[in-house]
Amino acid sequence: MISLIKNKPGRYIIEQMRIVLVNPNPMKPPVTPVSLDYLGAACRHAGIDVDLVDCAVEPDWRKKLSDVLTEEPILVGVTLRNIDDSYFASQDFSLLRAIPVLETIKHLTDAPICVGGVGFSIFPSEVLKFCDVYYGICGDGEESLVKLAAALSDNIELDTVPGLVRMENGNVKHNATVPFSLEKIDLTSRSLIDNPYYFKNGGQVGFESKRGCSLKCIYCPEPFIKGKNERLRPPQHVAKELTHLHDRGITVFHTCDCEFNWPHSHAFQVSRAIIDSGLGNKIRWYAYCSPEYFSDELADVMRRAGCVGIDFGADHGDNNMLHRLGHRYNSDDLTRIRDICRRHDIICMYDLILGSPGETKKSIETAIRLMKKVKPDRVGISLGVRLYPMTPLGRQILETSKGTLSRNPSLFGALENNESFLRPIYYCDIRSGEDVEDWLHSIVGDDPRFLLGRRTQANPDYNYNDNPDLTEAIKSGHRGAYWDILRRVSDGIPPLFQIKS
Ligand code: B12
Repeated sequence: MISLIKNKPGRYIIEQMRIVLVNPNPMKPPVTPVSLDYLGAACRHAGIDVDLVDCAVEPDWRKKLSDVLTEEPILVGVTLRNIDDSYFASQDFSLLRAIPVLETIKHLTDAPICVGGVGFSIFPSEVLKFCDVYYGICGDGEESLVKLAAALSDNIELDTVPGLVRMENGNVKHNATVPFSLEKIDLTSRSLIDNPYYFKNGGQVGFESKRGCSLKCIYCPEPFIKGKNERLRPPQHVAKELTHLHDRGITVFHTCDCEFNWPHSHAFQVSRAIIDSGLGNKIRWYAYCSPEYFSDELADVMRRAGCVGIDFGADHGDNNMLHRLGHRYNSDDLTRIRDICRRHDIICMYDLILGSPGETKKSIETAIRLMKKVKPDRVGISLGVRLYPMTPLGRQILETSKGTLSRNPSLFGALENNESFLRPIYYCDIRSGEDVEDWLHSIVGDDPRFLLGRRTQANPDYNYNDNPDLTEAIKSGHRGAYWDILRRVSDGIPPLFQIKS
């Protein structure tokens, strides 16, 4: 995209427009900033040049920033994926770790900074103020980033930029978001970020088959940030994207959809497109799925497309708690889907969220007993629910706490001046008992299937935020979903593929 840039008062020069995109995520193992590949594709499609500074990859990100910012771009886009690690045992406020990167950019250039990303989209006003930047984009970034760049260069009214959040005279102004149709631009090239680096050091590479979620889980921010209706990518685009990545030597993937199997028909079509592209025997992938919409037929086609592992958002094993959490499935479904996975040679993990309102030791015991009976390959336990203000659960807690978070004995984490919930805050129902953490560890026992942390232990266990065991395992050749890598290391199973280093 060519734009008129003011050179001297009254004089303009024609310049090729350029954006610098930055990933400040320092967590190890490094996780693919898929967003920047898609944003890069959208910018290039619009004729805008893009430079990347990926702080997770660069040996000296300060130098790289200084090199690419020698000349002023039209804007610097920074992706903010994680506000915190959503892990009760560590409660890391990860946003703080992006601040040195943002400060360095401010020091090096006068170009405007625009932040975006799923973390930002959950807390737009708060993050804008916390990071002291003027612009942010809520929700999908592809069209908005291009429109913002064009608006800034040609002095067009900023109200035309969908999802733009901006500081104006000390107030935050929000434009409405307009969900982007995923078939509009070909996002399949995946050529901005160093995906082979992420495969080698992060163990897998992410891909999306859709955006948005129409499920109604009471604690989840997904429908509010990605949209309440699913927007589907053409299945052939997904297969084409995986082919491009496979051509660069990447063989193991993880879906970035909240639930791959919903809508069921789309999951079928995507899996069939992967089979038709000839990748089914060449790649391996893992998916997040819901227990509700999982069938033998789908497991069959997913397995033939290369899916080897599923992380089910089971959430609980007690029927009353499943109902309270907003689910329509029950404990029988959890038994049923385990059997389906066994029949199709797909390993599975069940993720549990314990401690939400109504939890008691009895309901926790029911869930653990069911897990021990059903025997998923792994059970990931989050004790304590991360609260988000726009969710039904978050709203309920805000209404009942009435400005006195610290007086609610079921709340943990940052309770002072944190009504926005920006800093890590968790609900763990007091009715489950003050000793619930130790008690839970005692009923789980030394069963290696269970992954769970403890606030009093430094061992990160199920936390993928700076997990040295995981980083070491990937270095030694393991690839795959992190729970499967941890399983393989703990059970002495060789890596998924023997990878030549
Ligand atoms: C898949 C996934 C994983 C996989 C990643 C696999 C892989 N190889 O990619 C795994 C399992 C490894 C994982 C790990 C973790 N995850 Co995770 N993960 C996700 C998930 C489902 C998708 C992320 C993704 O890549 N999406 C696809 C891209 C394209 O979407 P996007 O990043 O949102 O980008 C779009 C827009 O946001 C915007 N945008 C993005 N950046 C920018 C920048 C600019 C300038 C602009 C304009 C726009 C823009 O445009 C993009 C395209 O439209 C999200 C939830 C979600 N639906 O996003 C959680 C999520 C990001 N994870 C989360 C967490 C907490 C973690 C962990 C910290 C958990 C832990 N304690 O171990 C780790 C951190 C790992 C790390 N090193 O960063 C939380 C973060 C919440 C928070 N409070 O901060 C989320 C939101 C889930 C949740 N609801 O709790 N995760």
